[in-house]
Amino acid sequence: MLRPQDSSTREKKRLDGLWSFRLDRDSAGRDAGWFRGPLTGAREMAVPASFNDLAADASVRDYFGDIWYQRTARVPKGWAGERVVLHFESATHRATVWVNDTEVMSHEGGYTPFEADITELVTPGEELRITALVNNTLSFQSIPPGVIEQTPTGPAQIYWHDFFNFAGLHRSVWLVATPQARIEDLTVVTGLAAGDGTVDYTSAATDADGFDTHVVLRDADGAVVAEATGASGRLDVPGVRAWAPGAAYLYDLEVRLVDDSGVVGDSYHQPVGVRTVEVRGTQFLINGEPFYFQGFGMHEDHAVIGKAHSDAHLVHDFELLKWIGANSFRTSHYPYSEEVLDYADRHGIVIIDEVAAVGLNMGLGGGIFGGQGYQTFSPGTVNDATRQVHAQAIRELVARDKNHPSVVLWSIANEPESDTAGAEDYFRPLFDVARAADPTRPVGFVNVMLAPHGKCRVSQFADVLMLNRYYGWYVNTGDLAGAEQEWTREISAWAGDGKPIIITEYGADTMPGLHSLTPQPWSEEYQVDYLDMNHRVFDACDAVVGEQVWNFADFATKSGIMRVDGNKKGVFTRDRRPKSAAFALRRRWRAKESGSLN
Ligand code: BDP
Repeated sequence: MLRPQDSSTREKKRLDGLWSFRLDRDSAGRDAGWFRGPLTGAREMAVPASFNDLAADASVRDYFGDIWYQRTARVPKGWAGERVVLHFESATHRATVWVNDTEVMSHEGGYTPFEADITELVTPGEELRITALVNNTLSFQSIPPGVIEQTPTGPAQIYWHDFFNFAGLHRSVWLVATPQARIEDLTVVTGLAAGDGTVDYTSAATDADGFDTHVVLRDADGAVVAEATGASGRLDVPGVRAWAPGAAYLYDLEVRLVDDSGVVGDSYHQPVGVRTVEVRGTQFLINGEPFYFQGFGMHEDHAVIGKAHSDAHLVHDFELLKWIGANSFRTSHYPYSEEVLDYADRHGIVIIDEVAAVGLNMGLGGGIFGGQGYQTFSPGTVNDATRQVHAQAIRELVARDKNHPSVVLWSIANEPESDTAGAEDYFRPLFDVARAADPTRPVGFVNVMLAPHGKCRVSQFADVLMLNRYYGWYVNTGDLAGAEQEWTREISAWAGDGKPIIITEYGADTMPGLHSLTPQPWSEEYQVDYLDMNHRVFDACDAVVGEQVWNFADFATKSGIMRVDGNKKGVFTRDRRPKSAAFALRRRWRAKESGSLN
């Protein structure tokens, strides 16, 4: 699937705005055919937005189940003769969609796109009715997982991840026009050697008999630097300008379907950053140079809009990353909006791209986030069916993000149970799925503190070790000296594995404005001291190739005794004001050469 775009042969129309919206507490709408006409009893709802915080109503905020969205739109009259597609960038966590009375598609997974050809159902110049039945219930067979428990006051949604289950239509919905003879997919893989670059491309076309594929690579000034014909091939770029962290440079690859008389049937543009990624021993190399990740685990999370994409927040968050000297982040704990990845491509920020497989650890959840008594991997909990959903989520992430130069590493799960035979069996094939989908990038998963070196049975499959550690917070609380000793001991053991180590989480909850002369947890001073202690540990270990603080900003979680108005481990508050740690990190990161963004 290609991202919607405007080109000389394609057009797109954004369907954001106010949609009709109705919660369906009894799941009655499908049988009653709510898609067959205007939604009755509906309220208005913004798209894109998480629906949860828009109503001043707890029963809306905490709702799980069926959710109906509907709007009408007009197919541009100029689209006569075109193929018309309805494209959702995401629907969290699943959706079924109707156009007028006809069901056109269903999709599982809350953070990747899906689309349907609706040409036969619509007439250019006329209106269509789009109805989406979104569902945000988590089960043992969803990624991320959850379960419904019966309580004295009714069913409750339990889940094991530490962020609020925001849901709805978080990203744009599009009507798209493409030619019937069309480019359907495109993969680019780039290489660098002695100052010259290569761009290997593979394209797929549909209904394209009589068309040849022509590709043109242009530099940022629009000058043609290479051309080729054929559905796949290699473009040589002598004297290439590489894409590098902090120094983004993008070429434009145009793929065209051209018929015998030279008429262009379809044209698709793909930005291309020429760069290489390689793991060598304990080093992580970008363009053959050792790269040190400095940045954050983040969240798509803002007041009111929840997990919705917003360009204004995107620009501001990247400005803060630049201000603080970050060069990278992880899309913890799900695929982010494609706008975020495009922006990172253009601004030279490096991304660890994560699947929404978070909370596959009922032991951890039982201990910290509530919900006891489940075995993570078992026929009745996370099982083979879950693994198929997880595999599909990996494939869809790679399919969506494979051409982004900013993406250098796949994370196929965050903090799953990884110290059991069940975990080993569950994950082994998933690493194969990731490597089959993308043989060019390293693959890893994020290891939890409960599965330390010597106990973890999944890290053997990973190219890079990603560790989340909370010495000085969840353990050795308030005792930074003891934390430093234990952390140093554990990290040295991991270093012995001979793989690069990225510390993908370390952090301390901090109440902005709480100050303390002595190092008291929750104070701004403690967060600074905690980070300093961690940095001493990292700086003493050659195998550590990255530090990503948890978290960039405070974020919403479900309520509970562990959280005060959400998770407060942000270096910025939820409304993006700096805590003291922001200035401390800025001093450290900006002192490092690789810290500047363009
Ligand atoms: C880890 C998780 C992350 C949590 C964090 C925390 O990966 O999602 O928010 O710890 O406890 O367990 O703050």
